[in-house]
Amino acid sequence: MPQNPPDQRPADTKTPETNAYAYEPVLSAEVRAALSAGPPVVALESTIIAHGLPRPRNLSVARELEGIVRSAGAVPATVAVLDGRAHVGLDEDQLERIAGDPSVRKLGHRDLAPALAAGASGATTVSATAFLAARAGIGVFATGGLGGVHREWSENQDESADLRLLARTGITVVCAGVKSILDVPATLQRLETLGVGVVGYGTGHFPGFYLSSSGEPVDWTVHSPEEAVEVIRAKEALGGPAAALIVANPVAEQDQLDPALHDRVLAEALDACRERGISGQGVTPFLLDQLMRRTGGASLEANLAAVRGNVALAARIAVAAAVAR
Ligand code: PSU
Ligand code: MN
Repeated sequence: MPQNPPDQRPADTKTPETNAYAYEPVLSAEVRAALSAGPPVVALESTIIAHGLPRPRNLSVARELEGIVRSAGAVPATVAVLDGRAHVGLDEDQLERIAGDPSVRKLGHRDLAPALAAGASGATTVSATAFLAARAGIGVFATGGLGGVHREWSENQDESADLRLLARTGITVVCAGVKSILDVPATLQRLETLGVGVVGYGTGHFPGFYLSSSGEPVDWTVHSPEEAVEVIRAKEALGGPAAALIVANPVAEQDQLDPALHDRVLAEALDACRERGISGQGVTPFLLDQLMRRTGGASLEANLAAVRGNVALAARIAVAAAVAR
C-alpha cells in the first residue's frame, strides 16, 4: 500500500492507461478478480524462466507451469518487472518477453526500486517474487529450489537474499529444498536462525533439489495439502512477526538426477566457477547451466520434474486453503 498520500509523492503520478500509480505493482485483471472473489492464486517466479532454464524451452515451461496451476483450479500469477512496472500476473506477450529477451535482468528484492526508477525490465528471484506476491495478498508461491548459503561462504559471504526476505514475509513457499549447489546444512542452519519454518512434504528429510534427499533431516512432516493448510492456519492464528513457511517437496526418486553423477559434475562445475572468477548474481545461473551441460541435460529434466511437482502441490495447497476458509 502507498505509504504517503498521492499529493506527497510528486515522482509517482497516475498513468492514464492503467489509472494506477506508476510505481505500484500492476495486477493482471484475472489475478485482481481472483484475489477479490476466488479462485485461489499461486505466485510463480520468473528468474527460473529467464536465467535458470535454456531458451527456447523456458517459454514452453513457463506456459506449462501456468497450465498446471489452472488445471488444479487456481490462477497463476507469474511475477516480473517490465519497462519499470512490477507485474503480478503476466499475459502471453509478457511471458514471451521474459523468456525470450536476453537483456532481461535478474532482480532480487533490493533491485526492485532501482529497476522501477530506471524503467528497466527484469525477472524476479524468490526474494522479489515473494515480496511482490505477499504485498498483493497472495499466500502461496512455488519455485524450484530456493537460494541459500553458498559452499564457499567463508571466503566470499555469498548468501542468497531469498533467506532474509523469507524471514520477514508471511507466505508459503513450495520448493524442492534449496539448490544442491549450495551448502545445504549451513542453509538449514540459517533458516533456523532466521525463524523460517520448514516442513517436509511426505518426507523426514530435506529434499536436495535435483536429488530426492539432501541427507539432512527435517523436524516436521506433513502428508497432504490439508495438513499443510493446518500449519498455515496455526501460524496465522499465532500471529507475531511475519515469516515464511517452507513446504519442502522432494522430486520423485525415479525423476531425480543420479546422485553419483550429481556429486561428480557439481565438483567440476564449482571448479569452473572458481577458475572463471564468477561472483554475485551470476553464480547460480552459471552453476545450473554447467550442471545441465555436464550431465547431458539430465539435471535439466530433474529440475523440471521438481518444479512441476512443486507448482502442482502449491496449487493443491492454495485450493485446500480456500476451502478451509
Ligand atoms: N529455482 C530453480 N531455478 C532457479 C531459481 C530457483 O529451479 O533459477 C532462482 C530463484 O529465482 C532464486 C535464485 O531466487 O535462483 C537464487 O539466486 P541467488 O543465489 O543469486 O540469490
Ligand atoms: Mn548470491
